Amino acid sequence: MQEIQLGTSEQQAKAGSRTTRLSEAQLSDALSAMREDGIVCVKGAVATDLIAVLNEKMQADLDNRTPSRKVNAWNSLRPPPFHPYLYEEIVYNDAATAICRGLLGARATLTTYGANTSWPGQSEPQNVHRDVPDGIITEVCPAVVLNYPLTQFTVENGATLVYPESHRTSVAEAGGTRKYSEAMLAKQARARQPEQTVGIGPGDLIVRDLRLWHGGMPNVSDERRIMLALVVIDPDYTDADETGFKGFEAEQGSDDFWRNPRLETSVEFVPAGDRSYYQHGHHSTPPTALYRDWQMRKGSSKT
Ligand SMILES: O=C(O)CCC(=O)C(=O)O
Repeated sequence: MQEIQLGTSEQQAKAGSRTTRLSEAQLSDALSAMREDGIVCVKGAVATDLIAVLNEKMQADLDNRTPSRKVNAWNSLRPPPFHPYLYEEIVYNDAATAICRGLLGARATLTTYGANTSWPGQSEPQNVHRDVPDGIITEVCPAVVLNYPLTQFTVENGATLVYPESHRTSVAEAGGTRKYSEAMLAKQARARQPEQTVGIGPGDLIVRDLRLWHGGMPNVSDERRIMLALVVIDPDYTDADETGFKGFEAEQGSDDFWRNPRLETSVEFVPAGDRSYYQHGHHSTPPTALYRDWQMRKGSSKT
């Protein structure tokens, strides 16, 4: 996985400020990596103190409420979509938004604000999968996920296994399931060796093409390892690989935050109330305009 360094902490301290923008050359490298490998890591993209605040809050949420892990053992609760936990530096991160717009176009739209957790005691690896299950392979990227690790990723806590270049491999053989045969996995590994996202940590950003094969690994540590997962789509993409991630809930009162010239957002605002609306493991599917349009095109409507 190609890593792009935004500036070491020593360099930043010397300059008296943090560098948050990719240079033109770095952006070009990041976009090439996305096209060729389907994944890129930007080191030092976010101030670590913000990540620490979110980790503390999200770990506390998980202490209070455990999401069902029946369907997906890597389920997490969503990050709190209300102030004071909303950070422009994360949601509208300079490096992330530049890469998204370069790859997906000026209408790149944030459609999930979620997370995954690798849980201690998880002894089996996750089925290797894509986040868009099936469909054709084209040169055009339909969507990406922005992963922000909240803690250091290690072999012990189950750093994600990724298959660089697999975003260009058809999985039609798997028939829309997460069951890739040993033969499929071996063939892909021969084309390009899979690797674990070990060595990334708080402050880093991974951008991954939603078609890239990946899976969580066993967690033999005693810690919950959380990563934020923000899906950004090209809303005009309607080929077979179109994603069903079409929007998420955020709290009334945070409306201004979700309007930003760098990235469109697909948000349904909900009253604050008991705030249980965000403490779910599964992806939300509120009836946003993008969701309704998708349902209409599929010829069915949300019940
Ligand atoms: O957290 C991880 O390592 C991967 C989780 C994942 O890919 C998923 O739940 O779909």
